[in-house]
Amino acid sequence: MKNKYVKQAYAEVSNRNKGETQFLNAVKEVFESLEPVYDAHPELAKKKYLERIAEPQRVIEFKVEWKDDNGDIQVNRGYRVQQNNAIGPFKGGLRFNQSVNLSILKSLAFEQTFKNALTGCPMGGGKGGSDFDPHGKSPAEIERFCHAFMKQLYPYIGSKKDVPAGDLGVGGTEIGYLIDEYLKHRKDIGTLTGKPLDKGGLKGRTEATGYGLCYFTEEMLNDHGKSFKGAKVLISGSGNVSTYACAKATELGATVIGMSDRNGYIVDEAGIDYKKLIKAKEGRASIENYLKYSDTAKYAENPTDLFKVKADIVLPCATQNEIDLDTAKTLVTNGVYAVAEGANLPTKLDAIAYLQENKVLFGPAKASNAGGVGCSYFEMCQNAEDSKWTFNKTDKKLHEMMVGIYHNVKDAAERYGDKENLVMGANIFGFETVTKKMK
Ligand code: NDP
Ligand code: 2IT
Repeated sequence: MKNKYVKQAYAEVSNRNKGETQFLNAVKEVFESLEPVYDAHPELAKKKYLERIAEPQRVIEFKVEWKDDNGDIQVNRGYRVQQNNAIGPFKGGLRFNQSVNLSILKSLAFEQTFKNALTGCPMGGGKGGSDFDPHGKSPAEIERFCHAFMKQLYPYIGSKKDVPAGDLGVGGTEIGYLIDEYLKHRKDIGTLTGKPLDKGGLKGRTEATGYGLCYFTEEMLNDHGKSFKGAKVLISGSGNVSTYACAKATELGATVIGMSDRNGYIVDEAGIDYKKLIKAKEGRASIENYLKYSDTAKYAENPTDLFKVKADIVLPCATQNEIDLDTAKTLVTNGVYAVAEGANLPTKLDAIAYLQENKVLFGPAKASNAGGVGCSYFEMCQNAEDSKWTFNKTDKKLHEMMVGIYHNVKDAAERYGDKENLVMGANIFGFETVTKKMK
């Protein structure tokens, strides 16, 4: 960092959050991108936006006690990070995964603040979750855990205050249990999004993040004389985001040749069929199950090897830190010309820099996966109006939103002299939107 104020603000934030590597990396990326803004507008320094935006408004940490199928008591930890509500209620997903800790959730809540601003909808940033791991738990155990979790969280959330949704390990089923418990305490259906359709959910929210990622990527590709049509695509993960990214990329003319899960990956040069994938992954089964549905697919262990398969476009849609510098080098050697993030923080900072130096088109998560939370806002509107949106209405508005985000982000990057740097553009546009409303 070269700008005196930005450097000083980062030193203060790192001092206050010692050892929180994941969080500090997310902050560093954003602060570095904002240096051109502070070089051009040194008068902004006195408002101390950087120190203020990096500090969560509130962090709630709680104990979750629940009973497993043997009747034994289990203890987990729950969190909600309420990062920033300058432009609307805190908003962001809940993650259930054994990797969950405060540093990860703070990094995600910080990211979410900028992402939500990019959607153009009035939503602040937040994130939450638990170190509860749904893998290996029975459906009844997951249901009991969700109820116990919400019993602790409900006093702190509400449709005008803080609106959680799903994330890693939390899909429609879990959100269904969570809203059931919430409604026992408060009659406010708009408090959670990503709900099942029979519980106030929005048609199209399930598909939104993956579809939105492809709409954004297609716009980025078209802007550079390319498209999904005829391209070979790798998508990491095989959950909510990955599955619907596979569906839309295929619809746009691509062949999705590889996908993964926590334990391994599949390659099918004939193209992966998302409907068969959904069947194969039922009950959180291994992606190896896909072989039952295809004569041409092959399975191997070690999911990161997926990125060694030769392809044109890569969509990391599983989790954080999937693409490190070595992987980025492999992608460049293999001729990959576009990487767009469906997951949050899947690409390490040095890997992003390497891809950009090598002219790989790069769509940063804040912009490229914002369609999920964008449609969550549509669900909030649907609940507030007490109406039912059609799938086509949601999908059309999602497409418009993602095309709009691409151009806003690109324009912001161009204003500061680096038009291909969408990482910088997303951070600057998000920062401008949030700080306009910060008192
Ligand atoms: P899911 O839980 O539905 O799916 C996650 C998938 O990633 C699973 O297939 C899981 O494997 C796989 N996975 C986990 N760790 C690894 C790993 N190390 N290597 C390969 N695969 C792995 O989560 P979502 O699809 O909802 O979320 C995925 C990402 O997208 C997260 O980063 C999330 O924050 C982000 N995101 C989600 C949004 C949403 O609306 N849901 C919106 C925007 C971003 P397995 O099946 O074995 O568990
Ligand atoms: O990372 C994300 O944007 C999400 N998990 C979706 C959040 C939301 O509130 O819909």
